[in-house]
Amino acid sequence: MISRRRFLQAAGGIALPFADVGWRAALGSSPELPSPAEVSFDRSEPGLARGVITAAPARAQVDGRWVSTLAYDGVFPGPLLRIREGETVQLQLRNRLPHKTNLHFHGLSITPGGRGDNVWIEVPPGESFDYEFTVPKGNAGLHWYHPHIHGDSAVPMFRGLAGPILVEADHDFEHELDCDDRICVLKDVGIDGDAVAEHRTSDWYFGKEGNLLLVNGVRRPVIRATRSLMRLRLLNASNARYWRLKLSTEQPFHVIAHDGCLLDAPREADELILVPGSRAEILVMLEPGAPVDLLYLPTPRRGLVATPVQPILTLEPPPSATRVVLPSQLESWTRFDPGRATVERDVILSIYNICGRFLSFDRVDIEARAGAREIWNIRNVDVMDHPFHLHTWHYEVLDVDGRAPPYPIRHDMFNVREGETVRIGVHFVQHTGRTFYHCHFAEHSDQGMMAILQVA
Ligand SMILES: [Cu+2]
Repeated sequence: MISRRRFLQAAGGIALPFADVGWRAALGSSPELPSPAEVSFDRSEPGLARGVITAAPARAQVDGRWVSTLAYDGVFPGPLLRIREGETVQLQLRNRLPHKTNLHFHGLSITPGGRGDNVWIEVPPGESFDYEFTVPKGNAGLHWYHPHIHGDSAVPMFRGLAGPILVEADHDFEHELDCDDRICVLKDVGIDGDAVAEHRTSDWYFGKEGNLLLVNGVRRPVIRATRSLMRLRLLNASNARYWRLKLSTEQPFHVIAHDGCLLDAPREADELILVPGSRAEILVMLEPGAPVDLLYLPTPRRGLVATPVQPILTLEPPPSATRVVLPSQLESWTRFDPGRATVERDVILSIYNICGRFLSFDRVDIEARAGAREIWNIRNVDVMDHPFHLHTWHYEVLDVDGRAPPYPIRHDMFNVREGETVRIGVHFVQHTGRTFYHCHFAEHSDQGMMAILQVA
């Protein structure tokens, strides 16, 4: 087995900025991973969850410092919305910001109209809006929320308006899993004086990154495990940072879900890249006496100075081993059948535009028939990667430049590398209405790299 330092150099090609001994010794003072704050829901009526969330300027704790920023309920990142499948949610958004805002429920397959995931809603300063939607079966998983005001989302999101959503359900495999279960919101931030750093001109091109890599708002926390199996539910709530993750011990882990969708079975992996807006769930096995770090590795992106390899989270094993049973099956879901697709389209990504056009609210870019199966060729003709997001419907990734993914995979976020074509299959089931597809660099979507889909 090679040493950790040699491994890191091989993996990232970058020397560690600290000595192994130094960061291991410093662990004693590392903070425990805080669990996210939660919106408290009133569930006195069966099937109904009623809650309130407030967006406002705040002095919030970021990496242990009090920082002037924007926050939901005064916390960075925003509080968890814990919802049950099948439930109707009534969520009042109170806008105490000096500008209009709204909520996008990223990853939830709920109605894109009415009081649901309707990004046409705008809540003026000082006013409130009552969201109300039912979360159909099939939505269980980790999702998130953030503002979706065209032209004014990137700055509020970078400052802290972003939080996790966990939709809970009883899956058979969860009864077999004897594990710790933690939500980790990965969000980078820059701090300038006592405030969150402002956007510079170049950030609008490359996407805004911050030099502090935080998990649930703190740097390099520790989880003191009570079981040998750890389930990490990871959300990349960054504006533009790609989080490429690996374990320090070189051991593989098991991926069980992407973007809130379970895989058919746990799939072994050495490495995972979470693009902005994406989620993944992994299972990590811990051996007594052998702490494991979750390492951040840089993803080379044009024009950006690579952030060095660094541990972002330490998993301290339990004092004695507990039973580990990996489920053999997770969820059997219906694969997209390209033979039944009735429409095939090209969606061309270039800088700040899709198919050569900036977003216009006066135009529908794609009209699809309710119930139709469509194949979209997402072609990136630009000189940088763009993470592609479709609201409301998850899609299956069929191939990337003709290469099938390593296992059947559903997403609502997928990285389209420069020059690449990603072929996806979408089945427009369950919902109708108007919504968006766009690049999820918040800086790019703000500048018009969004388009409108209407399903009727
Ligand atoms: Cu983009």
